[in-house]
Amino acid sequence: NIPYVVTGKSYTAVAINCAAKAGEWIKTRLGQFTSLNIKSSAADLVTEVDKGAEIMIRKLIMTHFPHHEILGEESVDPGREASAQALQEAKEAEYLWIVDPIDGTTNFVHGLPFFSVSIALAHKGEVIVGVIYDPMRDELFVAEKGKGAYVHGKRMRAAKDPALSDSLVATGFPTEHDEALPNNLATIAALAPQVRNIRTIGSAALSMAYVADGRLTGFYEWNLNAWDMAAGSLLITESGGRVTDIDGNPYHLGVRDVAASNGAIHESLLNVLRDAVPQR
Ligand code: 2AM
Ligand code: CA
Ligand code: CA
Ligand code: CA
Repeated sequence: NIPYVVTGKSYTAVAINCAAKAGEWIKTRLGQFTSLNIKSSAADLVTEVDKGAEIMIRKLIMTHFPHHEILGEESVDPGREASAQALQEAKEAEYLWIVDPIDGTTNFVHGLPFFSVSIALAHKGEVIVGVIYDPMRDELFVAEKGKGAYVHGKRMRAAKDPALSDSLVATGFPTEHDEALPNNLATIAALAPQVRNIRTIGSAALSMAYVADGRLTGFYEWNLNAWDMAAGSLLITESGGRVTDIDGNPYHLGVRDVAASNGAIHESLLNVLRDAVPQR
């Protein structure tokens, strides 16, 4: 009895079915996983549920579209520059599926009910379908290029908040404690006095879905990978929001440092972020 499973084998239908099936299974494994492994550091976690969900999604995609390429987080060696690979694969592949089986693994491991399945399809490097599914709240966010973005079948619109002072902005902390990465504490210190408040949800994909639906005004995070953002980027642009790198260039699969917003606050947000982040 899986919600949202749709018939047909359009790209969007397959993306929805993958996310819904994987999400339902992930939910049953909350607090039940048996194997917790660390990847690059003690903060970088993976369970057999992440891996199992990715395999489930891969199988379903391959059944319908055997000639498409698939980039999934758990099939990339830890620490590898994932977006460089994503870009390369996107250039070579006509159709590339970009899969994050559990976005928010740390929350999943701790039993905090904020995580999501994120699935995007890129055609020649451009995201054309984006699906994010939150199994705990049974919320399905779907976008198709040029056709809008929907949650519960209802059209989403980014927040109307006109200024930073009206804005609720989310961010996230990288799992690597790497001196070379920009220090988000400095950015938060600069941003906090200017916005209504700051949140950290622990799932970049879910945070982006919330920007698309106007629950959050904006979101930024450093050093993310294509699978964290690809689906969310389309949700937001199809909801009238804006997604860029820190220099204001439109989102593409190689972006690592992302700023996303309702559009209205975007330039003000970028100005604060740029001032607070040293040149990389
Ligand atoms: P994950 O749960 O799929 O690993 C939390 O701030 C966000 O950062 C999550 O979306 C998380 O995705 C992602 N993330 C995980 N490991 C990361 C890393 N090493 N660097 C940057 N972001 C990471
Ligand atoms: Ca991970
Ligand atoms: Ca992720
Ligand atoms: Ca993940």
